[in-house]
Amino acid sequence: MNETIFALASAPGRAGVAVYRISGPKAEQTLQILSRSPTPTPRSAVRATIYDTEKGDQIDNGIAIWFPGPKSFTGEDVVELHLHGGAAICRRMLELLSSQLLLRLAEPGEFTRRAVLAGKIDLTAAEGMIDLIDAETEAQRRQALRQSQGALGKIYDGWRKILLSSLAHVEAFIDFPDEDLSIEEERIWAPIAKLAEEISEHLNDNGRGERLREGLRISILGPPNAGKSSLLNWLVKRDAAIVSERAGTTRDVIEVYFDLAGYPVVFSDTAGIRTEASGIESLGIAKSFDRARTSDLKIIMIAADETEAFSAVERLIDKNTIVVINKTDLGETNIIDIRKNCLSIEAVIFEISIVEGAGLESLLEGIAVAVDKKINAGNSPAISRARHREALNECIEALNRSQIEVLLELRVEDLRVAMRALGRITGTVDIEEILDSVFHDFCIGK
Ligand SMILES: Nc1nc2c(ncn2[C@@H]2O[C@H](COP(=O)(O)OP(=O)(O)OP(=O)(O)O)[C@@H](O)[C@H]2O)c(=O)[nH]1
Ligand SMILES: [Mg+2]
Repeated sequence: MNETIFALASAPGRAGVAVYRISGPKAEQTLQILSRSPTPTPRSAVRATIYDTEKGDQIDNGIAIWFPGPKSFTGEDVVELHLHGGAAICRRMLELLSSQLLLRLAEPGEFTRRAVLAGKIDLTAAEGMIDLIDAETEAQRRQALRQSQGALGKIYDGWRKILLSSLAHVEAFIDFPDEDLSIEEERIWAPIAKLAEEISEHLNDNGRGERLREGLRISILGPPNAGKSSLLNWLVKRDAAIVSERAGTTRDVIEVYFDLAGYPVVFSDTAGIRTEASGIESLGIAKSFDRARTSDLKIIMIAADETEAFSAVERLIDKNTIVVINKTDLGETNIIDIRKNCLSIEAVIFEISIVEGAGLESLLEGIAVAVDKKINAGNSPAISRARHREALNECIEALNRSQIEVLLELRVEDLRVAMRALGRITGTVDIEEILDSVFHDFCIGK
């Protein structure tokens, strides 16, 4: 039998309300002892006075909810106590639950782990719950909520069922060989080919789900003195980087995490790129190039009065680039040439003056549109973790092998490998082995 576990489920510290969770076979009895009352109606909030089981006086009064298993989060008997959120109450409650009532403090994520083991939710839904707690922007919250409600799990499980059905047909085919090979093709291999196509499409999503969890990387690049740091400060609405009229002010990459219209982004301000640099400056420039390579989106900026510096950064422009010409207040020089070059590479171009505040709002909108295009979750759930991507890659490799192999036994083995890979994502197989790594990220009480 499982041990009964308890934890403070709300954040520790001074608060209006603190929530304690108890799960396991001793949950009901614990509630009876603490409240000196019979078990309340299931799933209803009832007023409860909580007594000190050692000293006999009251600790606090609040609300108790009784969730008899299996209709509970963990599938076991669960009690939730909503008491006042004070340090003294919390200390005494935790002391009593462990030393007097002999329950065990839950490990991080243990409640959710029990929910998975009881088959209440699958692993992808559990991961969705971690993400929901960690979500900092609207788009992250939406993706996490969908995943916690099983949107991804449903897809992977549906695919597993297709594999399972093909495997069942193979067994039948081996036991009762049929002369008609077209039946084998239709029942076994045609669905597999279609499945392989569907999985490749799902994999081919430019990592938008992962980007949404981790933040889209946007770097601000350009020649020295173009106004890159000024733009960063304007975008994030604070003085994150030093701005000065001296060329070569920024030497290192400055990263700022930001919520851009509901999307998480990480802006990187970089050292100005020019060809004749040495020493520390050239080390900084090497980092700028590095950032240009690893960014999801690049903002390449030049100053209207120094357009000749454009040649140093021109080759960084591609379709993931927004070109910004700053300092239009100083008058144009040969902007037209730059415009022509950018058009040929499909890069979007904006003209702004940071000191005059001109063109900034439309630039911001342009960045938001580009970000939206890259990670808009749309309606189809996206792969949100490297763990899923690895398993899906393994699955697709096995499926592809199964289609070219000649020996039926080998083809069938490939299907089994593919099915196990899918099962690992939702936790249908090898579960204990991967549970630890998943629940590692959880907080205690969840
Ligand atoms: N006239 C004018 N000056 C600007 C504008 N934007 C920025 N500046 C000035 O240009 C100078 C350089 O700005 P920074 O933001 O430090 O430029 P940077 O690209 O980060 O420069 P490095 O870090 O040296 O590569 C500062 O003196 C800014 O005040 C603008 O729109 N018009
Ligand atoms: Mg700078």
